[in-house]
Amino acid sequence: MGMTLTEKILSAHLVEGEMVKGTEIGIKIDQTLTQDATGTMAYLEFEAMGVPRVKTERSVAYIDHNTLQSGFENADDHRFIGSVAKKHGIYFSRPGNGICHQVHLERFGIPGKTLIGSDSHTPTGGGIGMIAIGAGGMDVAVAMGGGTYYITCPKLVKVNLTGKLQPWVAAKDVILEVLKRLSVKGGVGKVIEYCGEGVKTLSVPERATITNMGAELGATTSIFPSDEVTREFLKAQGREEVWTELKADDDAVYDETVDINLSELVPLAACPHSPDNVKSIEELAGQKIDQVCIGSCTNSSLLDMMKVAYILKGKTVHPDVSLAIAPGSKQVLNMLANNGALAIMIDAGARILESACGPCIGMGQSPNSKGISLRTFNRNFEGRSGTKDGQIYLVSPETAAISALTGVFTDPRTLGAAADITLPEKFTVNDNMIVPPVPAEEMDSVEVLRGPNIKPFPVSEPLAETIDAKVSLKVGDNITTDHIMPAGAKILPLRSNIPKISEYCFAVCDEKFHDRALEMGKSVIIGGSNYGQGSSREHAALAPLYLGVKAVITKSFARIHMANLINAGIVPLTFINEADYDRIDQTDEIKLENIGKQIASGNVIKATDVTKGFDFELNADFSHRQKEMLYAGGLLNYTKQNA
Ligand code: MIC
Ligand code: SF4
Repeated sequence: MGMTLTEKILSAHLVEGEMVKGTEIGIKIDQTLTQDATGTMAYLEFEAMGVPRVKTERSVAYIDHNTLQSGFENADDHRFIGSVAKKHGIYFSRPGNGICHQVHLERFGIPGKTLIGSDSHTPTGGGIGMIAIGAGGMDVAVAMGGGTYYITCPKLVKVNLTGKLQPWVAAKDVILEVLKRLSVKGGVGKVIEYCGEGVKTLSVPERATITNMGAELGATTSIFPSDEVTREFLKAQGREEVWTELKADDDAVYDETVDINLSELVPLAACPHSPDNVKSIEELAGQKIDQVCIGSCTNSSLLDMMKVAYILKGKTVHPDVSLAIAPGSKQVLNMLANNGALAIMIDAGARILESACGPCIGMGQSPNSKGISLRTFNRNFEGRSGTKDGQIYLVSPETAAISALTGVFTDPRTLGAAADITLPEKFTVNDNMIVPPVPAEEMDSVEVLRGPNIKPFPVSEPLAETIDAKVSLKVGDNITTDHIMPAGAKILPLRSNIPKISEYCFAVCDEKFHDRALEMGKSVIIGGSNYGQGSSREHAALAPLYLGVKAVITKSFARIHMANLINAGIVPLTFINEADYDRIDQTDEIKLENIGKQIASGNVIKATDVTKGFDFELNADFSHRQKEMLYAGGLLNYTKQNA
């Protein structure tokens, strides 16, 4: 039987387990990346492990999230990461060099390699045929130290692409179509492989837009084959030698198939407040808008920016619209500056932002109250923009640019014939903002610079015999990590200060949660389905840990967040009978007797709602390794115990 591309790469990296779907497998990681908002914790954890130099083929630390320096905190964190990187063998991409996923694709990604990154959009690397997975900072720290990375051996979805995109229909519309069909939960436990005749019509940046936003499907990752198009891209980056051809066998077997005829797609938008709430631009056409933001790791490539410049050329942004553009990397910005496209954007009235995440993570450019903002980004969760009642729509750069001119939702197909924009034969390569580490023999000469913002991470305790605690919070379905641990310009600088950042934990849902949880001392959270979707931020587990949360009981979990909870030593459990969710109220007392023994002896454990006086059953389907981690009180304790 033939193999899928995912199976080929995973089995070539398999170090533990067997390729049996649904079981835990351990894989060797070739490359890691971190960004600054998750990186400080990841490097503190790496230091705590006591491994002197990274053992990966390539590890890169990027600064791209917390670039608004309105106090000493972010600048201190950048210095910390820069110095840790230099010492321990990690390349350091300085602030201004660009968004981690864009830069990694340009400068470091290699087809067929494995990459984990402490950012959920790491699957961008799937655009050049990598198995690239988003993970919590602790998992990245372990991988840097040469440790195995564990995932559930995924189911495989084949997205069979046929046809060719019509003029002004974009890669963004492809992934929005997939989201519309599969939903934000549709990819959980799965890898999405793109195959078929249509693949070769898509450039690498277009493929990367699609794999990037596979994160919004909840998928483990997404991947395209590595073909001639990939080779041309890598050649234009001066890296042709890392190219290899990679594809699925013709007789590979998939668990699901989704057929998409590219020729039939139309411009789409994900409407507030979920990436799968998709409508066609035709349906929205004519509605007034307030803001347009172009950029983010989904849509900030040179190709995207050139299309935007083409649309803006000689025009002026609508008087009622604020247009902000953030090219994804220094390479992109530099090339736009040299070929005149930047001048076109400035001339049209665009507000040019630095090459960083910026508005995508609420670092500035929050829209006006109730403002309608069209963004080329990947997430439109409530409040994420920094404006509580902001109405965020996710669209292609083409739709964004034309709408910025007209002031209303506008179908880019009204532009008529396609623009003749292709990728250059050679990108401008200048890696002068990437600082290499010192050689191993010089590492002692590097001092790690720690600012006062950096506080140790919370200590977790070995699993208690019995968890007897009140429900400090009950929430509904699709709770995102932006609900659990919000980001934004005010809160992000506290990413290396868990006690302080915990004050904002769940503030979007319930401002009193922090105080209530502290008052209860220890507590349990009750959630609906797809709990913890979105970011890889382990702060969404570390803040609850600090606030005394011992267990989270839900209808289902998102992959990275569940791993982060176990890494933090918080027990994630799911209802066997979902109706039990309705019977439990906030402040009920929940008892999980002999929890360690129960977890050890089977996959189903008994719980009691002491307040209401009924028993209910919970699913505790953990691998042996996960159980050991939970007994030890998290990954760090477990690693120390096994050292
Ligand atoms: C995001 O898009 O939500 C982030 C900010 O990039 C996060 C990481 C973080 O919270 O630091 C992610 O996607 O993992
Ligand atoms: Fe940055 Fe936004 Fe991409 Fe997250 S989704 S890495 S915040 S650009």
